[in-house]
Amino acid sequence: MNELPSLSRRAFGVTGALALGATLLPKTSAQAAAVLPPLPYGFDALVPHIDAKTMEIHHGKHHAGYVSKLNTALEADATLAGLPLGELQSAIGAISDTALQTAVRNNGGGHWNHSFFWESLAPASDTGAMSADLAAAITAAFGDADKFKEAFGAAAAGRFGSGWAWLVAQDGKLIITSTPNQDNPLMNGIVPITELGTPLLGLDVWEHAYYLEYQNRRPDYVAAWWNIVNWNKVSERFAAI
Ligand code: MN3
Repeated sequence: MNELPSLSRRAFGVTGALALGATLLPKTSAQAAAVLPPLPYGFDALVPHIDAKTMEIHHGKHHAGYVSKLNTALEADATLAGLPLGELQSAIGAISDTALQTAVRNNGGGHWNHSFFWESLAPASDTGAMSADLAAAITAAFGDADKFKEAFGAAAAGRFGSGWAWLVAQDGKLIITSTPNQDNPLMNGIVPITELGTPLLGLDVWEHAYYLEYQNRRPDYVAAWWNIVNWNKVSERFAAI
């Protein structure tokens, strides 16, 4: 029995007082566990650009799995568990326990990234268009909308293995980045400082996002994906910076 507190401290990577306090906190004092958000449209809403089976598995298995594993990981740390999901992203770099950090990075990142991704998409008939302000910022940063799409597509195609491509607002300008695995531009201390910022648009280039329909043809998936980018939402995010 005497071993338990020290095991907890080692496993959780937090101070003894915090670890002990965390284990004694009643469950009602903790924030609600992470929850899988419903898709804002049906599984078949993005056809023919993303097929219904891919959406069903991607949301119901992959995203749900990140949520479940995140909740398991956060049982070890009530302070982290109390953070809103967005704030958790920027706190990941400071987690001292490497196993906990990896679990929260992969699964907390996965949860944030996919929640963001679903909202970044809309049925092709309902995507709206870039706001005038967003279009002007994209032209200023990349030359024009076509050159932006070309550069973004190159970032998506060039991400070796699994990861994401991002349009990011950073210090009053727009940049394109890509991250491995489930990292994202909010992860201070994880992502290079030159790639940190506020994500406006993210593209999942893990094979699970496109393999059923596109197999190894990631560029075809990216080309089709532009038809379902929710420009109303991206413009809204840009206006909120
Ligand atoms: Mn995914």
